[in-house]
Amino acid sequence: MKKVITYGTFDLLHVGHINILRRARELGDYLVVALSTDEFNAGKHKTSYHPYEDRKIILESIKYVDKVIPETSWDQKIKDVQENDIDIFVMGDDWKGQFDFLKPYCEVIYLPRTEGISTTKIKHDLAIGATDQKKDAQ
Ligand code: C2G
Repeated sequence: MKKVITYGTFDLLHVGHINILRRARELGDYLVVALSTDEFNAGKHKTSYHPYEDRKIILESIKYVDKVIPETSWDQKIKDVQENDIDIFVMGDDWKGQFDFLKPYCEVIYLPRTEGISTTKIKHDLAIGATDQKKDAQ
């Protein structure tokens, strides 16, 4: 069984997230997702809309995902790869090169990001829309 792992926040789930999860899963037979906790995100200066427990439930309902574990530190990846018998580590290519230290432990693959969508863009567009609606209402 070829096991794959990927990491992320996966907040406000969108097609870019689904594309990376699908492609990661298609590289093997089993996909582990290490999901950033709210506390870990605070360290990334990221605040997710959905709390960790909800993001975990959402990810576990996706057919490409076999197991969700918490990501609480930048330093857990080697241990995660070893403890989960991981063969392939996958991330979007916005992270290209950042995790090459894993190459002695597993294959490291950076996949092209899905263009035109991001959680940040969703939040921005919704905020602008709300602002426009408020202007129209005045
Ligand atoms: N992604 C993508 N295309 C997008 C948006 C995101 O392929 N349009 C990918 C990212 O490259 C990443 C994954 O989806 O591989 C999850 O993205 P985020 O939830 O934004 O995760 P991030 O904040 O990058 O956290 O230790 C690594 C970190 O936990 C990664």
